[in-house]
Amino acid sequence: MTDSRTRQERAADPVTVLGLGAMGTALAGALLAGGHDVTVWNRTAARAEPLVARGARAAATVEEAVTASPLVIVCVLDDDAVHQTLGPVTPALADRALVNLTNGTPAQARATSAWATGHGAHYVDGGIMAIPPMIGHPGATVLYSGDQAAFATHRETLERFGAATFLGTDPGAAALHDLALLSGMYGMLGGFLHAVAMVGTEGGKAAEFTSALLIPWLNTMMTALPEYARQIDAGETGGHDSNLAMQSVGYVNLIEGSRAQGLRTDLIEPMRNLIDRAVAEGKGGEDLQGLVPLITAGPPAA
Ligand code: FVH
Repeated sequence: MTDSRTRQERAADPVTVLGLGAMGTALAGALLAGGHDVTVWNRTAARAEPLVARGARAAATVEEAVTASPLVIVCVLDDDAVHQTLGPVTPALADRALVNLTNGTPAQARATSAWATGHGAHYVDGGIMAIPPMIGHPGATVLYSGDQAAFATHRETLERFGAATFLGTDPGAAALHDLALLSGMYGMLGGFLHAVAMVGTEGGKAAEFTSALLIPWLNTMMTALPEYARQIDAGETGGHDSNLAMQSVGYVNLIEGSRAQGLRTDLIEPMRNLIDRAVAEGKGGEDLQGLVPLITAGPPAA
Protein backbone atom coordinates (compact mmCIF):
# COMPACT_ATOMS: atom_id res chain seq x y z
CA MET A 1 0.00 0.00 0.00
CA THR A 2 2.90 2.41 -0.54
CA ASP A 3 2.09 5.69 -2.29
CA SER A 4 4.84 7.64 -4.06
CA ARG A 5 2.73 10.70 -4.90
CA THR A 6 3.63 14.11 -3.46
CA ARG A 7 1.74 15.61 -0.51
CA GLN A 8 0.07 18.04 -2.90
CA GLU A 9 -1.06 15.21 -5.15
CA ARG A 10 -2.57 13.48 -2.11
CA ALA A 11 -4.23 16.63 -0.80
CA ALA A 12 -7.63 15.88 -2.28
CA ASP A 13 -7.64 12.11 -1.71
CA PRO A 14 -11.17 10.86 -1.18
CA VAL A 15 -12.01 9.96 2.42
CA THR A 16 -15.19 8.55 3.93
CA VAL A 17 -16.29 9.33 7.46
CA LEU A 18 -18.91 7.09 9.08
CA GLY A 19 -20.48 8.56 12.22
CA LEU A 20 -21.21 12.27 12.52
CA GLY A 21 -21.53 12.85 16.22
CA ALA A 22 -19.49 15.66 17.75
CA MET A 23 -16.22 13.90 16.95
CA GLY A 24 -17.06 12.52 13.51
CA THR A 25 -18.28 15.98 12.47
CA ALA A 26 -14.99 17.51 13.65
CA LEU A 27 -12.97 14.87 11.77
CA ALA A 28 -14.92 15.38 8.55
CA GLY A 29 -14.61 19.15 8.99
CA ALA A 30 -10.81 18.90 9.27
CA LEU A 31 -10.69 16.82 6.09
CA LEU A 32 -12.85 19.36 4.24
CA ALA A 33 -10.62 22.16 5.48
CA GLY A 34 -7.66 20.21 4.11
CA GLY A 35 -9.19 20.06 0.66
CA HIS A 36 -10.22 16.40 0.65
CA ASP A 37 -13.11 14.95 -1.27
CA VAL A 38 -15.19 13.83 1.73
CA THR A 39 -18.10 11.39 1.73
CA VAL A 40 -20.08 11.15 4.96
CA TRP A 41 -22.71 8.86 6.41
CA ASN A 42 -24.58 8.93 9.69
CA ARG A 43 -27.34 6.73 11.08
CA THR A 44 -29.44 9.86 11.59
CA ALA A 45 -29.09 11.36 8.16
CA ALA A 46 -29.92 14.96 9.11
CA ARG A 47 -26.62 15.27 11.00
CA ALA A 48 -24.80 15.29 7.64
CA GLU A 49 -26.45 18.52 6.50
CA PRO A 50 -23.96 21.05 7.96
CA LEU A 51 -21.08 19.12 6.39
CA VAL A 52 -22.87 18.92 3.03
CA ALA A 53 -23.23 22.70 3.21
CA ARG A 54 -19.44 22.83 3.54
CA GLY A 55 -18.83 20.60 0.53
CA ALA A 56 -19.13 17.00 1.75
CA ARG A 57 -21.16 14.42 -0.14
CA ALA A 58 -23.76 12.53 1.90
CA ALA A 59 -24.03 8.85 1.00
CA ALA A 60 -27.49 7.34 1.16
CA THR A 61 -26.21 4.00 2.49
CA VAL A 62 -23.21 2.68 4.40
CA GLU A 63 -22.24 0.59 1.38
CA GLU A 64 -22.24 3.64 -0.88
CA ALA A 65 -20.13 5.52 1.67
CA VAL A 66 -17.58 2.71 2.09
CA THR A 67 -17.12 2.16 -1.64
CA ALA A 68 -16.66 5.90 -2.27
CA SER A 69 -13.11 6.09 -0.83
CA PRO A 70 -10.00 3.97 -0.34
CA LEU A 71 -9.77 5.34 3.22
CA VAL A 72 -12.77 4.81 5.51
CA ILE A 73 -12.83 6.35 8.96
CA VAL A 74 -15.39 5.14 11.46
CA CYS A 75 -16.08 7.11 14.65
CA VAL A 76 -19.30 6.07 16.36
CA LEU A 77 -20.37 5.64 19.95
CA ASP A 78 -18.89 2.25 20.73
CA ASP A 79 -17.76 -1.12 19.43
CA ASP A 80 -21.32 -2.44 19.06
CA ALA A 81 -22.18 0.55 16.88
CA VAL A 82 -19.11 -0.14 14.70
CA HIS A 83 -20.29 -3.68 14.04
CA GLN A 84 -23.93 -2.66 13.58
CA THR A 85 -22.74 -0.15 10.97
CA LEU A 86 -20.21 -2.27 9.08
CA GLY A 87 -21.53 -5.79 9.68
CA PRO A 88 -24.09 -5.67 6.86
CA VAL A 89 -21.57 -4.38 4.26
CA THR A 90 -18.56 -6.66 4.69
CA PRO A 91 -18.00 -7.30 0.92
CA ALA A 92 -17.46 -3.53 0.49
CA LEU A 93 -14.56 -3.57 2.97
CA ALA A 94 -12.15 -5.49 0.72
CA ASP A 95 -9.00 -3.48 -0.06
CA ARG A 96 -10.19 -0.46 1.96
CA ALA A 97 -8.02 1.07 4.66
CA LEU A 98 -10.39 1.00 7.64
CA VAL A 99 -9.37 3.38 10.43
CA ASN A 100 -11.51 2.90 13.53
CA LEU A 101 -11.38 5.94 15.83
CA THR A 102 -14.19 4.69 18.07
CA ASN A 103 -13.21 4.39 21.71
CA GLY A 104 -12.83 0.78 22.80
CA THR A 105 -10.79 -1.79 24.68
CA PRO A 106 -7.62 -3.51 23.40
CA ALA A 107 -9.58 -6.78 23.11
CA GLN A 108 -12.27 -5.10 21.01
CA ALA A 109 -9.60 -3.57 18.76
CA ARG A 110 -7.91 -6.94 18.23
CA ALA A 111 -11.22 -8.68 17.53
CA THR A 112 -12.37 -5.97 15.11
CA SER A 113 -8.98 -6.10 13.39
CA ALA A 114 -9.25 -9.86 12.89
CA TRP A 115 -12.82 -9.47 11.65
CA ALA A 116 -12.03 -6.62 9.23
CA THR A 117 -8.83 -8.24 7.99
CA GLY A 118 -10.82 -11.42 7.38
CA HIS A 119 -12.97 -9.39 5.02
CA GLY A 120 -9.94 -8.02 3.16
CA ALA A 121 -9.66 -4.62 4.85
CA HIS A 122 -6.38 -3.03 5.99
CA TYR A 123 -7.24 -2.26 9.61
CA VAL A 124 -5.84 0.53 11.76
CA ASP A 125 -7.21 1.21 15.24
CA GLY A 126 -6.98 4.64 16.80
CA GLY A 127 -7.45 6.53 20.03
CA ILE A 128 -8.22 10.23 19.82
CA MET A 129 -6.48 12.26 22.51
CA ALA A 130 -8.46 15.44 21.94
CA ILE A 131 -11.95 16.86 22.23
CA PRO A 132 -13.79 17.89 19.06
CA PRO A 133 -12.82 21.62 19.00
CA MET A 134 -9.13 20.60 19.16
CA ILE A 135 -9.28 18.48 16.00
CA GLY A 136 -7.10 19.98 13.28
CA HIS A 137 -5.36 22.29 15.74
CA PRO A 138 -2.07 22.10 17.65
CA GLY A 139 -2.38 19.97 20.77
CA ALA A 140 -4.52 17.23 19.23
CA THR A 141 -2.90 13.81 19.04
CA VAL A 142 -4.31 10.59 17.67
CA LEU A 143 -2.71 7.25 18.59
CA TYR A 144 -2.74 4.54 15.94
CA SER A 145 -1.78 0.86 15.75
CA GLY A 146 -2.36 -2.04 13.40
CA ASP A 147 -1.64 -2.24 9.67
CA GLN A 148 1.58 -0.24 9.30
CA ALA A 149 1.49 -0.02 5.52
CA ALA A 150 -2.06 1.36 5.55
CA PHE A 151 -1.04 3.87 8.22
CA ALA A 152 1.99 4.97 6.19
CA THR A 153 -0.07 5.33 3.02
CA HIS A 154 -2.66 7.56 4.70
CA ARG A 155 -0.48 9.23 7.29
CA GLU A 156 -0.64 12.69 5.75
CA THR A 157 -4.42 12.53 5.55
CA LEU A 158 -4.62 11.36 9.17
CA GLU A 159 -2.37 14.24 10.20
CA ARG A 160 -5.23 16.57 9.25
CA PHE A 161 -6.67 15.66 12.67
CA GLY A 162 -3.52 16.33 14.69
CA ALA A 163 -0.21 14.66 15.44
CA ALA A 164 -0.37 11.01 14.34
CA THR A 165 1.52 8.64 16.64
CA PHE A 166 1.93 5.02 15.47
CA LEU A 167 2.37 2.57 18.36
CA GLY A 168 3.07 -0.65 16.47
CA THR A 169 1.38 -3.44 14.60
CA ASP A 170 -0.59 -4.84 17.55
CA PRO A 171 -4.05 -3.39 16.82
CA GLY A 172 -4.75 -3.28 20.57
CA ALA A 173 -1.83 -0.96 21.37
CA ALA A 174 -3.59 2.31 20.55
CA ALA A 175 -6.62 1.40 22.69
CA LEU A 176 -4.39 0.33 25.60
CA HIS A 177 -2.51 3.64 25.59
CA ASP A 178 -5.72 5.61 25.00
CA LEU A 179 -7.31 4.05 28.10
CA ALA A 180 -4.12 4.60 30.12
CA LEU A 181 -4.10 8.28 29.19
CA LEU A 182 -7.82 8.58 29.94
CA SER A 183 -7.14 7.07 33.36
CA GLY A 184 -4.60 9.84 33.98
CA MET A 185 -7.10 12.43 32.74
CA TYR A 186 -10.01 11.18 34.86
CA GLY A 187 -7.76 10.98 37.92
CA MET A 188 -6.79 14.61 37.44
CA LEU A 189 -10.33 15.77 36.64
CA GLY A 190 -11.77 13.84 39.59
CA GLY A 191 -9.32 15.63 41.88
CA PHE A 192 -10.17 18.96 40.28
CA LEU A 193 -13.92 18.46 40.71
CA HIS A 194 -13.61 17.47 44.37
CA ALA A 195 -11.23 20.35 45.06
CA VAL A 196 -13.47 23.06 43.59
CA ALA A 197 -16.50 21.56 45.37
CA MET A 198 -14.62 21.75 48.66
CA VAL A 199 -13.57 25.37 48.20
CA GLY A 200 -17.11 26.15 47.05
CA THR A 201 -18.59 25.03 50.37
CA GLU A 202 -17.23 28.24 51.87
CA GLY A 203 -18.02 30.51 48.94
CA GLY A 204 -14.72 30.09 47.10
CA LYS A 205 -14.89 30.63 43.35
CA ALA A 206 -13.72 27.73 41.21
CA ALA A 207 -12.06 29.99 38.63
CA GLU A 208 -9.96 31.94 41.09
CA PHE A 209 -8.97 28.88 43.13
CA THR A 210 -8.05 26.95 40.01
CA SER A 211 -5.80 29.64 38.51
CA ALA A 212 -4.21 30.88 41.69
CA LEU A 213 -3.66 27.65 43.62
CA LEU A 214 -4.68 24.39 41.98
CA ILE A 215 -2.85 24.65 38.65
CA PRO A 216 0.45 25.78 40.22
CA TRP A 217 0.17 22.94 42.78
CA LEU A 218 -0.59 20.30 40.15
CA ASN A 219 2.22 21.60 37.93
CA THR A 220 4.63 21.27 40.85
CA MET A 221 3.45 17.73 41.60
CA MET A 222 3.75 16.84 37.92
CA THR A 223 7.51 17.40 38.11
CA ALA A 224 7.75 14.41 40.50
CA LEU A 225 6.23 11.99 37.99
CA PRO A 226 9.36 11.15 35.97
CA GLU A 227 11.18 10.06 39.14
CA TYR A 228 8.15 8.08 40.33
CA ALA A 229 8.02 6.42 36.91
CA ARG A 230 11.72 5.61 37.00
CA GLN A 231 11.29 3.96 40.41
CA ILE A 232 8.26 1.97 39.21
CA ASP A 233 10.24 0.69 36.18
CA ALA A 234 13.11 -0.23 38.52
CA GLY A 235 10.78 -2.07 40.92
CA GLU A 236 11.57 0.44 43.67
CA THR A 237 8.77 1.37 46.04
CA GLY A 238 10.12 4.62 47.46
CA GLY A 239 9.88 5.00 51.20
CA HIS A 240 12.04 8.07 51.43
CA ASP A 241 9.71 11.06 51.43
CA SER A 242 6.00 10.40 51.95
CA ASN A 243 5.42 6.93 53.34
CA LEU A 244 2.02 5.25 53.05
CA ALA A 245 1.52 4.86 56.82
CA MET A 246 1.72 8.63 57.16
CA GLN A 247 -0.53 9.14 54.12
CA SER A 248 -3.20 6.76 55.43
CA VAL A 249 -3.46 8.88 58.61
CA GLY A 250 -3.48 12.15 56.68
CA TYR A 251 -6.05 10.83 54.20
CA VAL A 252 -8.58 10.42 57.04
CA ASN A 253 -8.60 14.22 57.30
CA LEU A 254 -9.39 14.51 53.60
CA ILE A 255 -12.36 12.17 53.99
CA GLU A 256 -13.61 13.50 57.32
CA GLY A 257 -12.98 17.13 56.34
CA SER A 258 -14.97 16.62 53.14
CA ARG A 259 -17.86 15.00 54.99
CA ALA A 260 -17.86 17.81 57.53
CA GLN A 261 -18.28 20.27 54.64
CA GLY A 262 -21.30 18.24 53.48
CA LEU A 263 -19.56 16.70 50.45
CA ARG A 264 -19.86 13.26 48.89
CA THR A 265 -16.56 11.43 48.98
CA ASP A 266 -17.01 9.08 46.00
CA LEU A 267 -14.15 10.60 44.04
CA ILE A 268 -11.58 10.36 46.81
CA GLU A 269 -12.48 7.08 48.55
CA PRO A 270 -10.81 4.69 46.07
CA MET A 271 -7.30 6.02 46.68
CA ARG A 272 -7.80 5.84 50.42
CA ASN A 273 -8.94 2.22 50.16
CA LEU A 274 -5.84 1.28 48.22
CA ILE A 275 -3.50 3.09 50.62
CA ASP A 276 -5.16 1.41 53.62
CA ARG A 277 -4.90 -2.01 51.96
CA ALA A 278 -1.20 -1.45 51.30
CA VAL A 279 -0.63 -0.48 54.94
CA ALA A 280 -2.60 -3.55 56.10
CA GLU A 281 -0.33 -5.69 53.92
CA GLY A 282 2.77 -4.29 55.63
CA LYS A 283 3.73 -1.75 53.00
CA GLY A 284 3.38 1.26 55.30
CA GLY A 285 7.04 2.17 54.79
CA GLU A 286 6.66 2.48 51.03
CA ASP A 287 5.60 5.50 49.00
CA LEU A 288 2.70 5.79 46.54
CA GLN A 289 4.77 3.95 43.94
CA GLY A 290 4.21 0.84 46.07
CA LEU A 291 0.52 0.88 45.06
CA VAL A 292 1.30 -0.16 41.48
CA PRO A 293 1.91 -3.84 42.34
CA LEU A 294 -1.44 -3.87 44.21
CA ILE A 295 -3.20 -2.50 41.13
CA THR A 296 -1.39 -4.97 38.87
CA ALA A 297 -2.43 -7.88 41.08
CA GLY A 298 -6.05 -7.28 40.08
CA PRO A 299 -9.16 -7.13 42.24
CA PRO A 300 -9.01 -8.83 45.66
CA ALA A 301 -10.72 -12.22 45.90
CA ALA A 302 -14.36 -11.89 47.01
N1 FVH B 1 -16.30 13.84 22.00
C1 FVH B 1 -15.25 13.61 22.77
O1 FVH B 1 -14.86 14.45 23.57
C2 FVH B 1 -14.47 12.30 22.73
C3 FVH B 1 -13.00 12.56 22.44
C4 FVH B 1 -12.18 11.29 22.31
C5 FVH B 1 -12.86 10.28 21.39
N2 FVH B 1 -14.24 10.07 21.77
C6 FVH B 1 -14.86 8.91 21.13
O2 FVH B 1 -15.31 9.21 19.79
C7 FVH B 1 -16.45 8.40 19.49
C8 FVH B 1 -17.59 9.28 19.00
O3 FVH B 1 -17.86 10.24 20.00
P1 FVH B 1 -18.78 11.50 19.71
O4 FVH B 1 -18.31 12.61 20.58
O5 FVH B 1 -18.88 11.76 18.27
O6 FVH B 1 -20.19 10.95 20.27
P2 FVH B 1 -21.65 11.46 19.97
O7 FVH B 1 -21.66 12.91 19.67
O8 FVH B 1 -22.50 10.99 21.10
O9 FVH B 1 -22.08 10.69 18.63
C9 FVH B 1 -22.24 9.29 18.61
C10 FVH B 1 -22.24 8.83 17.18
O10 FVH B 1 -22.39 7.40 17.14
C11 FVH B 1 -23.53 7.10 16.32
N3 FVH B 1 -24.13 5.87 16.76
C12 FVH B 1 -24.49 5.51 18.02
N4 FVH B 1 -25.01 4.28 18.03
C13 FVH B 1 -25.00 3.84 16.75
C14 FVH B 1 -25.40 2.63 16.12
N5 FVH B 1 -25.93 1.62 16.83
N6 FVH B 1 -25.23 2.51 14.78
C15 FVH B 1 -24.68 3.54 14.06
N7 FVH B 1 -24.28 4.73 14.61
C16 FVH B 1 -24.43 4.86 15.94
C17 FVH B 1 -24.42 8.29 16.47
O11 FVH B 1 -25.36 8.28 15.39
P3 FVH B 1 -26.77 9.06 15.55
O12 FVH B 1 -27.23 8.88 16.98
O13 FVH B 1 -26.49 10.48 15.22
O14 FVH B 1 -27.66 8.39 14.58
C18 FVH B 1 -23.40 9.42 16.37
O15 FVH B 1 -23.00 9.61 15.04
C19 FVH B 1 -16.81 7.63 20.78
O16 FVH B 1 -16.29 6.34 20.72
C20 FVH B 1 -16.10 8.45 21.86
O17 FVH B 1 -15.78 7.71 23.02
C21 FVH B 1 -15.05 11.31 21.72
